[in-house]
Amino acid sequence: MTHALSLAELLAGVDVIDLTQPLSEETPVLQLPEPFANTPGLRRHEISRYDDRGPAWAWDWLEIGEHVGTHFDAPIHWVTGRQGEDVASVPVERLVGPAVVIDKSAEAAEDPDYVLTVEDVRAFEAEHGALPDGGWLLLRTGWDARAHDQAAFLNADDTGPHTPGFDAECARWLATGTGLAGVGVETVGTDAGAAHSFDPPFPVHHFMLGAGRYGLTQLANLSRLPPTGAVLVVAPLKLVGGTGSPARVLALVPRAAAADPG
Ligand code: 23J
Ligand code: MN
Repeated sequence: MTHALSLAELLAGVDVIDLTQPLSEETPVLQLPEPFANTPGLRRHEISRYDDRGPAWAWDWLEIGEHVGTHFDAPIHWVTGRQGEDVASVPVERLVGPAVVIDKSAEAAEDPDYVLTVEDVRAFEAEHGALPDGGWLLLRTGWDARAHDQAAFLNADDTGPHTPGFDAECARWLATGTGLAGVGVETVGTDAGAAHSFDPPFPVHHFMLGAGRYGLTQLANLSRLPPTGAVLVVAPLKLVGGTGSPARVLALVPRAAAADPG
């Protein structure tokens, strides 16, 4: 006799993988060139520490940019998406969906300016099937190994930052030719370090947010995900009017499908 597995029974065969980087005063933050304004990182201000300000309790208040650490980009973050959703308006169904992982860590190790192309995605699709409607394309580059070190993570020289991402044509096609909910990366932003000089500038932000899609940055542990088969759970703050938010990002992976650690 067969019976439908309950959700609880299904979850017994599922690994939960934390794709979130730790959030602290040391978390690397984006640095835009002059003349643009920059975001503050995390600062904590003490309210009380089991002391005369609050004898039985400790608590802090936070100072933090919306776009710090592992975080979510809402459509209104970019001028092309300004009529779109703020963080609080994103339907929760959009925040849970299938993930595919394209691994370009070898390429990014060779060339920190490596950018994913339409051809790369087509080659992935030929092997693993079409990009999932309502799903997430996660770009693995190995950049998570640098996330504890701001200088290594931003990888800037006198010509600007050098970090991997997507080329403009790929960004345009992902936004207009696929049903993806969003893209996620291990780097400080969804756009490549050199994307300030792409046409258009910051094409992932331009096209994806302009098409009502989302971004996820500074992801960890993508090496632990299979190319297909994981489900992403994205949990930004329900920040009213927010252009983005630090987020907890979890992946649910069927136990047999988990990739080797490392
Ligand atoms: C503002 C301007 C450029 C970029 C960004 C923000 C981000 O990466 C972000 O966190 O959204 S590239
Ligand atoms: Mn952002």
